Amino acid sequence: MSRKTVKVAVTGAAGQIGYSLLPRLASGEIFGMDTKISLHFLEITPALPMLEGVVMEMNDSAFPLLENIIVTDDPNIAFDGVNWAMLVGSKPRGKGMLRGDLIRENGPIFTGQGAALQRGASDLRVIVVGNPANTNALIAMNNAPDVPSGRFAALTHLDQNRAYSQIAGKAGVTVNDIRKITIWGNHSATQYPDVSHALINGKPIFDVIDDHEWLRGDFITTVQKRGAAIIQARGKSSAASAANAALNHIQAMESVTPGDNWFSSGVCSDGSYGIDEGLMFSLPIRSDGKGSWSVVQGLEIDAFSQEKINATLEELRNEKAMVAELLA
Ligand code: NAX
Repeated sequence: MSRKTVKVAVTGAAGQIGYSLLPRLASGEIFGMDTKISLHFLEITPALPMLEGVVMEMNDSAFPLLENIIVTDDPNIAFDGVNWAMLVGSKPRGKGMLRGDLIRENGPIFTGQGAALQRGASDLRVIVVGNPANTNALIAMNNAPDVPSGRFAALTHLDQNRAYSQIAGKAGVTVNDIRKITIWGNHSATQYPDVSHALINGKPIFDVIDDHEWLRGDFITTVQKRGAAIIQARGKSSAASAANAALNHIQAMESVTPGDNWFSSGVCSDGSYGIDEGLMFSLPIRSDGKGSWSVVQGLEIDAFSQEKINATLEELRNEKAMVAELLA
């Protein structure tokens, strides 16, 4: 897609993902070296002084394509006329906080932001990174009835990248040699990284990797628990890889999906594969590069996969029930 200037809103811009994301957005790497960029940063009021420091660094980088930066604590200003909204900001999970508490704490952020997103450009696209990403995206989508539901997505590209990297390491190939891995369901530990249809250099993965027990076991749990492993090692949650994945998502949505491959994203289910219509569920999709995507149809789902898909579906149904009153 070519535009003269692209306007991108980033919420939680003073946070650690923001710090990895913003320079790459402004560099031209994502929208092309012939597209200028206007950045709209949204933060909560107490974080605005810190965000000023980030803005100083962005200015000091003298990015040739960066037209302007708008800093605000008002979602209506942040989302005014934007082509892309990256919803990164949300409250982190505190000590002893259950996932249910996190869902109830963060949900209201996305009702207000959803309503404000209706001010976006006619081609507005939204990627929700802030956790619980699928359910936050569901809330935002339901509170922006004028924006087509296909414009909303929850980030599972990080899970996809993690799966590609694990398989590349095991098979001794590069990620470029692999195709057709799917992430099904929730961006959580119930997600199902599915290699049933994956190919390595055109050959079925089960013919290339002999360790089928690993493919059906440790591979899956490693991807599911990777976020926790990063926190354990780094003392902080993933930021550079999360920012990278969010940018990969934009690139994937802005271009035609190559060959017969696909990528995964939490999108509004159309009922394919028996997933409840309207649920934000990670599915294998293909983009036409013009703003539309479609779910890859006809993939065979064996009993092993179906059980895993059912588990993550059940979790997302429960999350949806918890925020029922926020779905306008
Ligand atoms: P940080 O705590 O470093 O930054 C979050 C920022 O959001 C803070 O600056 C905070 O002031 C701001 N914020 C909070 N409420 C806001 C609101 N209502 N409007 C605007 N800004 C608001 O977290 P960071 O490490 O950057 O992570 C951000 C989110 O991404 C978290 O929810 C995190 O759990 C989630 N993640 C999602 C991933 C994914 O693949 N979907 C992976 C990485 C990450 O864990």
